[in-house]
Amino acid sequence: MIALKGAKPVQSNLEAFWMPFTANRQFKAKPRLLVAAQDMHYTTADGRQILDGTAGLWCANAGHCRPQIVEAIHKQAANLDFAPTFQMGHPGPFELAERLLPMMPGNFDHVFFANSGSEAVETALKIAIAYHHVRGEGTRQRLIGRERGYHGVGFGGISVGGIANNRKYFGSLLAGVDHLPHTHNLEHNAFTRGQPQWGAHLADELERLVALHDASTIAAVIVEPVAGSTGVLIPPVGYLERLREICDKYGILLIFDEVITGFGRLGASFATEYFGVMPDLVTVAKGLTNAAVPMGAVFCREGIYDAFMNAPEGAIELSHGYTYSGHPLACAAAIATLNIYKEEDLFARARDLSSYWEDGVHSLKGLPHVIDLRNLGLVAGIELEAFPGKPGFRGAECLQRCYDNGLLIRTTGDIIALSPPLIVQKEQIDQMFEILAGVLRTLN
Ligand code: PXG
Ligand code: PLP
Repeated sequence: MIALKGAKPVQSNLEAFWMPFTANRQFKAKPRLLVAAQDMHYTTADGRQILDGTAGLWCANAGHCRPQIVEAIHKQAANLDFAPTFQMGHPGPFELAERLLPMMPGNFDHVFFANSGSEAVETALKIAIAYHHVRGEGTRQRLIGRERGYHGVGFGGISVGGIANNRKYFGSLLAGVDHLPHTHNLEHNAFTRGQPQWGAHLADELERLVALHDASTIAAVIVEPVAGSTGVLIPPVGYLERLREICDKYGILLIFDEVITGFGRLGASFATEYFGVMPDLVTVAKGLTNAAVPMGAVFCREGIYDAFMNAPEGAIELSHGYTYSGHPLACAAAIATLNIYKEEDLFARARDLSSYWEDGVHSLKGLPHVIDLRNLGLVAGIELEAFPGKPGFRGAECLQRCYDNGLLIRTTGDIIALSPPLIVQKEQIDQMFEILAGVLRTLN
């Protein structure tokens, strides 16, 4: 039995659910159950309020259970619960795509819908390879990702991704993938506010990969503009620009994976706008629906869709799609979400708060175990020194103690990531860093 709203004991047996990306045995021995949410807070099964420092999993950008979104989903479910988008249509995804395009700077003209960031990534990688194919450059099949990159958990995503644990159990992965080096370097960049100055030259490694594989074999480069899951890696000044230049020079498509950076996280609509660098494909998910219904999407710049439209009359131009591409409930949630972002000017709000946020993040300097602090927009990475011989232990301890003290944080190994809903108040920012500072002082 799960409580609908407010605290209620959860009686179900916790065994049957194989939890994703979780230490199952540890969790089930000491569960942390959230049973309700509103705006900036979760309610736990034992009736405590938890300040949400992570917008769920970087996704509830407008805060939780917003009545406008709840109502839109409710109405849609009652009117048209589902309609196919294979050879049929319904108004939702057409309207949503039209709403989305003007939010993305540059010349994007089509949107493909999926149901998660992972599916958006698989879709973008497939579109990139097929794009070259339909243009008569079928030798361009190679994909370039980056060390420490996270692009979801599909076979394409883990192949271009650069996190060893997400790859090593799963066999030979996609063929024809190579990786750029990541840009994280504490020696040069520790405690930088905003973008680090050092590291743009690491983009030149793409020249080396082109020399090795030849441009005629490379379809696309995919990167997160700001790497999130791997522990908040901020791109060095000039780095993304340089990647764009090299991709242009060799006819390689550039894909920005904006599953985290999209929808205001950096204080702009997308990282594409924030950095002023225009990729060819952009993947989004999470904040698209404020996480209320799963949805992902791929933005395509002008010319990509058109390249497919030379297929014979009546032929399916792209043999790809999901049963739930453009699902009515997801579209309704997304449109209501976009309305809130606009009405409350939440992306500008994030931008205006970002220097206050930055000061909060860097107020942790000098506390025990803190070896780096980094920030951009409403994102923070707080890197702790690993407990000797026990990597990840300090991070896990920190998560538990913050939770015990009323704050939800996210950890990856010994790096803490914070990304609050964009509706966060200054007092709540203060509260987050107070709780965190208190926990850091007591940590082993
Ligand atoms: N690309 C990027 C850049 C992501 O951050 C995905 C793709 C996959 O999205 P889905 O919806 O399939 O999970 C992501 C997801 C974390 C964390 O703690 C991050 C993600 C997911 C879960 C946890 O950092 N990012
Ligand atoms: N597996 C089977 C047996 C299916 O029939 C389908 C879709 O029809 C899928 C997987 C793919 O499901 P989805 O379209 O929801 O990704």
